[in-house]
Amino acid sequence: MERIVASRLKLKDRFQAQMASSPAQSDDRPMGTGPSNRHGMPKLPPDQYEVQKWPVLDIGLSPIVPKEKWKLTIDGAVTEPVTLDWGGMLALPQIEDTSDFHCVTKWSRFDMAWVGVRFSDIIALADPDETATHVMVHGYDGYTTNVPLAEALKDDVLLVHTANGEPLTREHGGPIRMITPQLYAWKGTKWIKRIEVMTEDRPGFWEERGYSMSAHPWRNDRYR
Ligand SMILES: Nc1nc2c(c(=O)[nH]1)N[C@H]1C(S)=C(S)[C@@H](COP(=O)(O)O)O[C@H]1N2
Ligand SMILES: [Mo]
Repeated sequence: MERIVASRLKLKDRFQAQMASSPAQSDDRPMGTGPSNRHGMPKLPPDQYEVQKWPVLDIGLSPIVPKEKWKLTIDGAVTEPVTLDWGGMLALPQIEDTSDFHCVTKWSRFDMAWVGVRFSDIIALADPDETATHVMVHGYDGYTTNVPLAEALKDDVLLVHTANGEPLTREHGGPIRMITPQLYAWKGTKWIKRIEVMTEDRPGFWEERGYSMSAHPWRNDRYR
């Protein structure tokens, strides 16, 4: 437990400056330093429109992963590769947070209520190497997406099992998916299977097909 706390502090320390100067904030001033969410203001990133219902968007394989069979492995540039199951996930601190969901196809849904575990708590279990910079997040459908640690370590990046008071449905990535409220939603892998810790950046599924490596909605940062 102490090792995990130490690992998390070390990581946050290393990425603090980058995290604070990130443009992935709801503040549209250069390199925004505003609050991470809108605080009730009806504010959309550039060229987005608001939807009331939650669309489903994925590469179409929608794998069936019963929660009894779900497992998540954290490996790559780490001291201690770990595999978590459903029980292991529920044993970690459970966080409730409300955040927005911005899809690069231009719809945004405000105020999604999530319950899950912080990415920063999960990654700390594996104790990433000093040289770690990015993660590749793999899904049970073979999907991948790359996320910089400076983004993934933010407090609102969660691995969620509950959305708006209901268990996360299979179509939205149940039993567990990742969410990245300050990045476009394709950076949040549904049916999450593996977090591969990397020492350099590498494109995932959509990034190989021309989408942005960084994906900041407040910078209209859609393509490479
Ligand atoms: N495993 C997996 N995760 C994925 C995808 C996918 O195809 N497979 N699509 C991404 C894209 S492009 C978006 S916009 C969001 C959509 O999430 P939703 O279907 O819950 O709205 O999931 C992201 N995560
Ligand atoms: Mo998307």
